[in-house]
Amino acid sequence: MEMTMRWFGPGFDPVTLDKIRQVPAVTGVITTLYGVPPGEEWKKEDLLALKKEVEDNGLRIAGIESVNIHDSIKTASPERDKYIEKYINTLKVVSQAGINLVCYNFMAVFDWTRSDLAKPRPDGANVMAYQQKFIDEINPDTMFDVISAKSQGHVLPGWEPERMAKVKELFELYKNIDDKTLFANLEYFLKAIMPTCEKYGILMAIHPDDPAWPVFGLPRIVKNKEDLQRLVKTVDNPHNGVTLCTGSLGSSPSNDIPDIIRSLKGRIHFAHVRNVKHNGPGDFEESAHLSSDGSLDMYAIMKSLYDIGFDGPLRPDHGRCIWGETSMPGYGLYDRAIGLSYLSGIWEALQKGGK
Ligand code: CS2
Ligand code: MN
Repeated sequence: MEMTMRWFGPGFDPVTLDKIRQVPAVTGVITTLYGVPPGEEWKKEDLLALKKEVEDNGLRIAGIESVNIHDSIKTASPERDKYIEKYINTLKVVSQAGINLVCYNFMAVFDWTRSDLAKPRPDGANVMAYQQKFIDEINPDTMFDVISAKSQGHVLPGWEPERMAKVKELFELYKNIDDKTLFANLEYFLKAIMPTCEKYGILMAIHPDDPAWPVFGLPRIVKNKEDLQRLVKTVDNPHNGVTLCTGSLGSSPSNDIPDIIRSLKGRIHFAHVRNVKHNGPGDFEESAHLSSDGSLDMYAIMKSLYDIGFDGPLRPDHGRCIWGETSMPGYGLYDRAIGLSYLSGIWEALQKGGK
């Protein structure tokens, strides 16, 4: 396992590489060409410049999160093969930069969804939170305004203003897409890119849907063990793998994360580890990584990753906003560094077997 942190790149992330480097155990960052819209081919020189910046700071790029998927691929529009071709060209650029891990998601319209980006907790920290009853009351067309008003001026991944300006058109695009069709489109995409992934040694790692149930009546296909099993079996190639995000899957109390991890042995290429606190049906908030601060058993999660021999990059996922830090919601330095050290401690204990 390699300890990493997400870094959004120059001009986007207020957390700098020299600070990330000082977090004990971290050797790599997970990053992306954040300004490039989905569907646009990546330029080799841009990725090499990013790589150089990371390496000049004593770190390496351990994986890309994300190379986002164009809506024509998700909706099987007449242009999808053209966009798959572009995706394949981007994968080649990624491999030419010496990177072999690509995280992506196959969510319709919205990437992760929250009803609150800064819910105060009793100790003065604030966290991202979700309440279904709030989401049920808002018009999805205004969801972007709701989220951006709370983003402290940051561009949030998956919530880029250019994309959200077209939110009505996006809903129109997905109008006739149900779970079955969305899954068929994912299968088509994966089968088309697998030869390239094999040739260049690229591991694809799908990120689960967040939250782990349908929102705004949109199709949802990566929510639980059954969905994940169907995905790895339908395209039964080790290059078709998973980003095991404990917070996304863990938003639903019915997901048994250690069991899901064990069922995906050999297919988890990347891990996002964080805790969530369940407040009631359809109601959760993010918490500190520590087991006792939320509803997930972080020891059991790390132990199952350890037991299946997980050896890919792992990063602490969203943290709380603490100590007055101003950052992208969920991506402050302080609480992620605390969480990462805790996860490193669990891992060391597992490696030493309690001796
Ligand atoms: C999420 C997603 O894990 C996360 O932080 O906020 O934005 C995730 O990066 C994407 O869904 C992966 O494609
Ligand atoms: Mn995640």
